Amino acid sequence: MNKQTYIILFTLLIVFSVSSQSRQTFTINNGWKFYKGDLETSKNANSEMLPELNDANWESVNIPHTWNNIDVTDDTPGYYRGVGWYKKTVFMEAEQNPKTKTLIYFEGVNQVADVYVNGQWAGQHKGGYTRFHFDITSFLKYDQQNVLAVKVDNSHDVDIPPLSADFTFFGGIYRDVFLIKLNAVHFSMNDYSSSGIYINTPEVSKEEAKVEMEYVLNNDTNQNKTVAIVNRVVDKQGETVLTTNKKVKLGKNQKNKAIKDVFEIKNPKLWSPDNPYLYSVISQIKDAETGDVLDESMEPLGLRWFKFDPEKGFFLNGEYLKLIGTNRHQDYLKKGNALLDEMHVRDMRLLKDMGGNFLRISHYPQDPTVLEMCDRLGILTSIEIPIVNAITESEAFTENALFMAEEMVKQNYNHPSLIIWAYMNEVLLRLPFDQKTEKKRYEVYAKNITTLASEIETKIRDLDSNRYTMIVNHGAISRYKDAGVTSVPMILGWNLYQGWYSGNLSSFDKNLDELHKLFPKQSLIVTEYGADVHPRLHSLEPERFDYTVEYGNIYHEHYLEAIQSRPFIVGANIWNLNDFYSEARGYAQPRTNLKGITTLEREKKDTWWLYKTVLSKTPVIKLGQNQWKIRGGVAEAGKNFCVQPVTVYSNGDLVELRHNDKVYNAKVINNIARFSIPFVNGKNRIVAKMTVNSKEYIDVLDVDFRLAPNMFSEFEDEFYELNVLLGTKRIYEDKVKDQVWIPEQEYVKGSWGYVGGQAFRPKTRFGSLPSSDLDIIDSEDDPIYQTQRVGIRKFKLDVPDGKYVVSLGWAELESDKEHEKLVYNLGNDKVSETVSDRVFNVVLNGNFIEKNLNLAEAYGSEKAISKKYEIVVLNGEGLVLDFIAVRGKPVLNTFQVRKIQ
Ligand code: GCB
Ligand code: CA
Repeated sequence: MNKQTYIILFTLLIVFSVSSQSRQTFTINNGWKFYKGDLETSKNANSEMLPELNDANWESVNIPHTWNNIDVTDDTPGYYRGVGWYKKTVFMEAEQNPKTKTLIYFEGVNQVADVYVNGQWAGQHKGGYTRFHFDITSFLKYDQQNVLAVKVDNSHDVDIPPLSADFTFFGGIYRDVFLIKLNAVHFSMNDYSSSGIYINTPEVSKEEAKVEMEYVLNNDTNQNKTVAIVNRVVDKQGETVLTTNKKVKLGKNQKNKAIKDVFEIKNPKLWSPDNPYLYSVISQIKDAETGDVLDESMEPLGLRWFKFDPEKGFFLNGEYLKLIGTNRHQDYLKKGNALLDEMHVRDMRLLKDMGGNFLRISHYPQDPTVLEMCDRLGILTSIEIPIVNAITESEAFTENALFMAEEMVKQNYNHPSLIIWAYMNEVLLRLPFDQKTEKKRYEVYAKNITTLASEIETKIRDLDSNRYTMIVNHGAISRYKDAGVTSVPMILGWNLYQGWYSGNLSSFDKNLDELHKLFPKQSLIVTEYGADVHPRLHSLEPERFDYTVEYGNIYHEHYLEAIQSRPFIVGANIWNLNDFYSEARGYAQPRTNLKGITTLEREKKDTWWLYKTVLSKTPVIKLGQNQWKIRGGVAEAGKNFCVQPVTVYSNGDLVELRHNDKVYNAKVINNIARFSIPFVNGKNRIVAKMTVNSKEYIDVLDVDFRLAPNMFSEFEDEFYELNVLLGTKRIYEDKVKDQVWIPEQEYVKGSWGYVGGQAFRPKTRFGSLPSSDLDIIDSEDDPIYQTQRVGIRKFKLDVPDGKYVVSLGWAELESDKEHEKLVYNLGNDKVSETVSDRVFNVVLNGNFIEKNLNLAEAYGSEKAISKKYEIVVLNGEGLVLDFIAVRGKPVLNTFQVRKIQ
């Protein structure tokens, strides 16, 4: 044997000897069978029944898995909420050490899980967002195949939070599943499936850090045992900083014995977002006689101290730090909530890369990877249990909520990035009764909420006195104050949407100042703010609820400035890091909440770049609307270009912009340089440049501009096509069909446009909305059908002679179908209108192309209809569409024309 082989053998020996003594943890994610539906099984099932289940028709799946990733996105309302079964066989080798324990450990199953091993029931866990395990040792058969089966139920349960929410309760085993093998003496996992090790750093300064450790031990043998707890703190380089050694006596079968240890670290390296320095604590249980390692664990240790001041803000290690970041939902395109660890890692990097130093882990504890990454990257966090919108006034609900709170605290205890425990989100939003008619009932309910809040608050503070607590409310401030909810937690979180759901942007500023006056002794965090943005929708005249990139930008520019200029706003979390699925939502992209600053696929929206520019300490230059590659607009009168705004995000002073060899300069104001650029038909190259410390930074964007004729006779390029949206100011970029839809205009001679009618604007209690909120059936491009011109008389184009294909698009937007009202809309829902009886004729250049068209009757409402008509235009007659009412008012949603010859 040569030297190398020796080394390999030697290393293998070490690996084996360690793993045979200490714990083993490994996933069993692959090779599961899944059945959507229930089986005739009860907890007392015939013990052999499950292994023999005929699973021939079961689907093969891997974990992470959810059964709702697709049905939540389809056109049919609702998604499957019920039972699903998972099953897997595992061969268990006989253990050399007969006392070895085997646990099955789940990182998250939504929402009730019953676990069976070889047909025997091992236990049940309630709640979809916390970790749990069962000791399955006594159910296993060695040197044989064993059948693991999990019944999962995501049905609505009045006693399990969350009851309702603006996100999807995806069912399934959607996070990793592990088997854990332990020696009989080990760090207990029986304390709410925590690691059995708790680290406190109650006093930290630049000179010294006091570290308090608590270990929870189990002795599952019938003998008294003496063990040594050996503790080693290592720094980032792996150098040992300190060791402790403690002898402990464990009684036979003693469970959850708590041992304490205290030590100091001199001149500690501090943890902060700029330098997230982590020590590690390696703790071992050793047999006092043999010295064998019985169990082993490694926990992160970050040394920092922090303070919230209601007036001055947040201080970390004695220094002021404005907390700015996002919320996050665990959704991804077509995957629902079933994400691999790498995808959680990616999201945390996305937040860090943006310059964020703060994450609200909303509205529920997430995969362990999230907090691990926050520790490593330096992102401060709050975490919460999912009591959202409402509570149930039952003992069982209270019990479950308290249980979840304890799981959350114990399972996430050692993360230095975590500074806030939270537990209620907008609980006075969705009252389970009518507040106006049931005043007395409301008083009782409000009191019960405050009682529950106090119970959870007490529990959390008992478990951890070194962090802060928080309750998150919506904008109806007095409700929470009057109910007494606001006096329970240490910090108040506010979800504010002025300028989106209600009011105008400046009422946000007023709200902040008012909140500070009302709660001078509590620190305030803007826990949510945001506006829905569909990255393909644009407008040169943006307005509230139009879903355009441009309105989202205006909203965030305003909010960011208001937040930054108020020190008493200690922190803010954008709603949301990413778009996420919400089944009841229609609007621009059905079933999706579009308030993410990235999409479901993590495509970065403008707002992500805005924050990156503002928050970065290094030079950033980025062209705004950088995902908008196919643009369009009408030529200026007598010109062959169309002037449109271009924004550049920059943290420099000046930006130079080069467009097709012309150069423009603009000052950077509030991190934005604004330009007006004459786009020409076809290719437009835009290069933005800034100089910082005599170094140049550039960003380049290629835009394919589709110039639409103003006067057909003056149009220099050959006329090819025109795609027009009616009843709107919105522009829609269709990347699949490689085309752009531009807004309507009124007809003038020589040009093109509509005659007569008005834009369809659904009425709400506060005014009207720029588009319908219906999910359009049979279309992937809902926004183009969600607006229309009502009462249109003509659509005319003075096109040159030739052969054309004209396409007309409709969707009947007056619908009598029942739709769930979104509570988040705060009354912004459209006021229900009577459905009019609508029948009309359409005449193209004198010929009837539609007679007695009744969209609702022929196709059903809310449905996308598109129809093409060929026509030859001769003798300069142009194209003339006449809409003639038979009953009610004619409508048109989209108009397209393409020249064939
Ligand atoms: C809120 C909720 C959040 C919603 C958000 C919205 O206040 O806390 O769950 O998703 O508003 O987008 O309406
Ligand atoms: Ca995981």
